[in-house]
Amino acid sequence: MGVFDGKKILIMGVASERSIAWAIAEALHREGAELAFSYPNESLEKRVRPLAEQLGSRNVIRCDVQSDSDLQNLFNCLEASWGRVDGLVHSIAFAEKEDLQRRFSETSRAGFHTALDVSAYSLIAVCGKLARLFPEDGGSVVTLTYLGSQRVVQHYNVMGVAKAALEASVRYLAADLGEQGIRVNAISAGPIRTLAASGIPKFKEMLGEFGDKAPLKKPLTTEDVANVALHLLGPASVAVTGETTYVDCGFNIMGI
Ligand code: NAD
Ligand code: 0WE
Repeated sequence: MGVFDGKKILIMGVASERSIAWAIAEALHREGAELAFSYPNESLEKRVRPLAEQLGSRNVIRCDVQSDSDLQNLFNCLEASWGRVDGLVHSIAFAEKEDLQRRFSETSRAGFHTALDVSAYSLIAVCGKLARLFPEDGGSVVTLTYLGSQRVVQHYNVMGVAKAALEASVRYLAADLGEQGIRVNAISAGPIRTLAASGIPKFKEMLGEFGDKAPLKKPLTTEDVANVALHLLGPASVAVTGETTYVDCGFNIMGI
């Protein structure tokens, strides 16, 4: 008997076993959920299919969130296979590498557009498309954000602006979809070494500073994030919507 027995949940944003979305998928599977996965392109399909199969899922759908036809395809596939969706995990972000390296004031129009399109607009687009598939008694959406939306984090740059837009979108979506019983929340995770964090210059130094400053001295893991995602996706949080919950060992509360 699991808390998610019979629940159908779409996971967007698995790229490897290190992905935050993967830890959430594993935890949901343990609690009895039936899962579908999306991937943006063929090279990631090769990674995602075998992972999905580990959790008993053959429901693996192509969806580059920058493509309207892929978004329509996502809806069509889920309507055909499940006819219903109870939950959505949105764990997607992208900015051009140069925009995370050069000065913020040198962000290009195209780079700004890409970061906001993939990392913020995609949540609105997916929620809009899938809203009709959520049941009468509602459903739950969880997205992932980062403190760089609220404070200046060196080099996070245009991603910080995109995450600010994402967090505001969580509130507007929560207000809009509340009448359908759909809840929308964000988890603001502390830094974790995943593919999205690899290649970030001085990430190791950042983790060191994080460890020194955070009140809790445990190393932050994707499982820690997954446990809070389960709470936000499940019945224990039926009266919570539009919130951003920090899962960062308390780092965000600290001044000097
Ligand atoms: P990850 O690289 O495993 O996941 C990022 C995912 O984004 C990948 O699966 C990738 O396929 C997907 N993606 C990128 N462009 C896409 C597109 N056009 N269409 C569809 N999918 C696309 O890294 P992660 O750390 O697990 O990141 C997941 C989320 O967590 C992101 O939103 C990230 O901003 C957020 N986050 C990460 C950290 C961290 O330190 N790792 C901290 C806070 C928040
Ligand atoms: O949201 C993120 C990372 C998002 C990300 C990462 C990449 C790397 C590869 C978006 N786009 C790209 N584009 C690429 O080409 N995090 C919260 C992790 C992260 O990234 C940082 C951080 C932290 C923390 C970048 C600079 C400073 C801190």
